[in-house]
Amino acid sequence: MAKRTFNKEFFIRSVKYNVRTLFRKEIEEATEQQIFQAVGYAVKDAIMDAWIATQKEYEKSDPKIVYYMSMEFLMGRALGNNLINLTFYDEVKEALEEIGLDLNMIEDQEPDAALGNGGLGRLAACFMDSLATLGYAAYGCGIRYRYGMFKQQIVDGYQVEVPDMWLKNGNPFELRRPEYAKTVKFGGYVRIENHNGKNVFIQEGYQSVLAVPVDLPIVGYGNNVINTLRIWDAEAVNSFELDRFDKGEYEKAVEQENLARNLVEVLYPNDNHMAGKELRLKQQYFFVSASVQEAIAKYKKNHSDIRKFYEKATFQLNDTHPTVAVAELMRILMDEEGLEWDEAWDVTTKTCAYTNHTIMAEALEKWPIELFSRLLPRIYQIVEEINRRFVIEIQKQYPNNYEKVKKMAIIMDGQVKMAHLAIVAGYSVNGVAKLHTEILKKRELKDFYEMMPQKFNNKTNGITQRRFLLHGNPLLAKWVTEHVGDEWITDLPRIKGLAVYVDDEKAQHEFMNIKYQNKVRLAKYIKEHNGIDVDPRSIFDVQVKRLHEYKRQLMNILHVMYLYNQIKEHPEKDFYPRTFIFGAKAAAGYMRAKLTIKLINSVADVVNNDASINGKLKVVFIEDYRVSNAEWIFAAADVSEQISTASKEASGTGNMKFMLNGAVTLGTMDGANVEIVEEVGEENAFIFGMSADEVIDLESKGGYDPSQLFNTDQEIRHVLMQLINGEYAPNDPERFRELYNALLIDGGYNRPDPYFILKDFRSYADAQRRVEEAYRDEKRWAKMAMLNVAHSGKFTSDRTIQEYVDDIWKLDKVTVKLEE
Ligand code: 26Q
Repeated sequence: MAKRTFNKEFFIRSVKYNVRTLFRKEIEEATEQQIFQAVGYAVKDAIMDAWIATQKEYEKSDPKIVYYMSMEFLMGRALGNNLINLTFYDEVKEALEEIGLDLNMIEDQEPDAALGNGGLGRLAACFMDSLATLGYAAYGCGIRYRYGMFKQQIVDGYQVEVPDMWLKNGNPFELRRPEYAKTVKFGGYVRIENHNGKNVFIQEGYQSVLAVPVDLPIVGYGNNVINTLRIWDAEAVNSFELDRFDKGEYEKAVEQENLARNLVEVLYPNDNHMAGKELRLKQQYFFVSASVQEAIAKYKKNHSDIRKFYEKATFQLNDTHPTVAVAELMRILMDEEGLEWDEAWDVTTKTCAYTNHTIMAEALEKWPIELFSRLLPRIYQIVEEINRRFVIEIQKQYPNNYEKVKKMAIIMDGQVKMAHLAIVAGYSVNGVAKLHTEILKKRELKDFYEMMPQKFNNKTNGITQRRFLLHGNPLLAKWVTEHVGDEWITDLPRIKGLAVYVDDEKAQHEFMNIKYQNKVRLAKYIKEHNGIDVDPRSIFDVQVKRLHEYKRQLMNILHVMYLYNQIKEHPEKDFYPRTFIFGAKAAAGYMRAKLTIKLINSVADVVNNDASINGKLKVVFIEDYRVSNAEWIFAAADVSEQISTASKEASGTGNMKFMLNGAVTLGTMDGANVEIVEEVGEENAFIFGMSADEVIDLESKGGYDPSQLFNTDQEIRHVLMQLINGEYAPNDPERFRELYNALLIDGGYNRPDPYFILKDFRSYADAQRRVEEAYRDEKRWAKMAMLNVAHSGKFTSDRTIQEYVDDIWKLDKVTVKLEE
């Protein structure tokens, strides 16, 4: 890999200069935050030449561009990642040491850019990294939320949401670009005028807002490619009107100020759940309209025939959230570029492609017509016309089959169904893991698959090894490089070379020792943040992900309660010490999820303070789980809990991060777990529970009756009773009744235990028993864990992106040369 030269003296001078000009201080007087800012600006400077060179190269060679449109980009911290990808990390670390500064401390000053909820947002971030590293022209298009994902505090065991003021100290990496601002219009009405026999659509009485782009550099690994994440900020169009005397004008100006402020104020903290809020739809149209306008403006700079737009641009819609892009593109092509419907439709259906991330019914986006048409009158007209034409298509293909129309129409029962719009107007529809795509084709989207099978394809998710191994786990990264060379950094399948060492005792020892060091690092973090002592020799069993019933954190904690009961009842029995680590944010309004957090913390309180169990069991809830602490957690994990109800987790990506860091999967045959097992072999994972087919079958029969289990299995019964007898809530025995009821009476969908927690419990407990047994055999465990690392090659987002490029986007590869 070509390495750029790093000029140490220049860099140090730059940091010192920045401290002086930004803060009027010498380095010795600066705060840690100020030093971070100064270093951040110095790194941005180091990026600038390549950023300019990349954009010049794009202008010269005119490659096709992908616009990755996403409401979420869960970037995490930029400093360490940028240094890694510039291949300057070690050099900068050394340089800073020379002037008495610790890079780790400095990295720690940076707030996470948490412009996303979880899997979908982090996937977008990994994709940006891979696109730049592989040398493809890409723009990330999103929103510059003033407040990202809330910070989580645990107060008395309960989650408390605190606003995330990530921009409080400024962001040294961002570049504001007001000269490319766009106007976005909301509301009003559409007047149709006839100009020489042609209908012209004029939107009137609307409110406008100015979309101002803010660019963040996306550094490719060691290749001088710097792509752009363009996040849009909102400003009032005419703030000068504030001093108008005319009352109507004044109020309008205030309205515009408010609209701009509210629009980009905050990320909706719902994961896998639709919030049907007007402001959310406004956010969606706001960034989509600005991004589509920008893409067209860029194309028109060097191209005259808008009918060939799709040859140079493609829009990837990250779930249905940006799907108004379809209608916005149609609007601009017709109303502003003068194309006829058929011409515009041809361009649009060759430009847009859609990724589906979930089959959870409550996550599907459906907007009431009333709201949609009031907010976006012209867009609604276009959606209506798309729907009208599509319904005719359905009727042509399925004459007299009104059922088909009812199931597939874009507008039905007073709602606009965004997934239907995305499928109809897109040239590609993809799922995010093999199993998920099969479920889409065979069940959820069966009718669409039958009508347009050529659109459907799978793109199994991936993660970037640059952040989740090279940066997050430097000890293991170094060890891997010593054994297989450093090509894995840009070619992860090379990591397979480790396979020849799995029976080598020296390698096993080194590997397990690195895991131990990482567990010590996490144990320190836990001591500092939770005040809990955990033994790094115990098994670190970890479940970190958003809190959701289908992910079954409840099953995990019920199992901990079950183990605790066993230890209490049989203190003499040999029990390998275990540390159960949780990290999860619950959507602010999701009461059952929040109560599960309280349960985990209540169990932790009891178990961790029971001297009689000799520290055999510890439970830790890590506060404010986020990208930056995730890097440490993955590195320290022995067991990766991937225990969703089969069929519910579209892919999962945490599962891949654990695998890459040498944790063994304890999971169901769901999402990408299926492919992990395919790669590593069943004997190197702990698989349990119902299959997706079994779950879907049982669901269609209306579920099952868990009272059978309750009445016959005394240990399960005991644990369930502890939810309502005050065992973990002596002052309020009723506290967890809601969870008890969900499992035994009604958990939603009109049935008990809709996520089959009790049904899978025995099988889960048995898998946990196998985990313990395997861990006791040190060599066997070392081999399993190493084989997981060795077989993680498939799960790089570099592979995923190359598949998107080959099968969907058809981008041209670009190389950037820098004159030094
Ligand atoms: C929709 C409308 C209004 C408000 C919010 C939303 C909304 C927001 C976020 C709906 C869904 C999400 C997030 C979904 C998500 O993260 N899905 C995950 O995507 C990952 C990447 O493909 C998969 O690995 C996970 O399996 C999937 O759950």
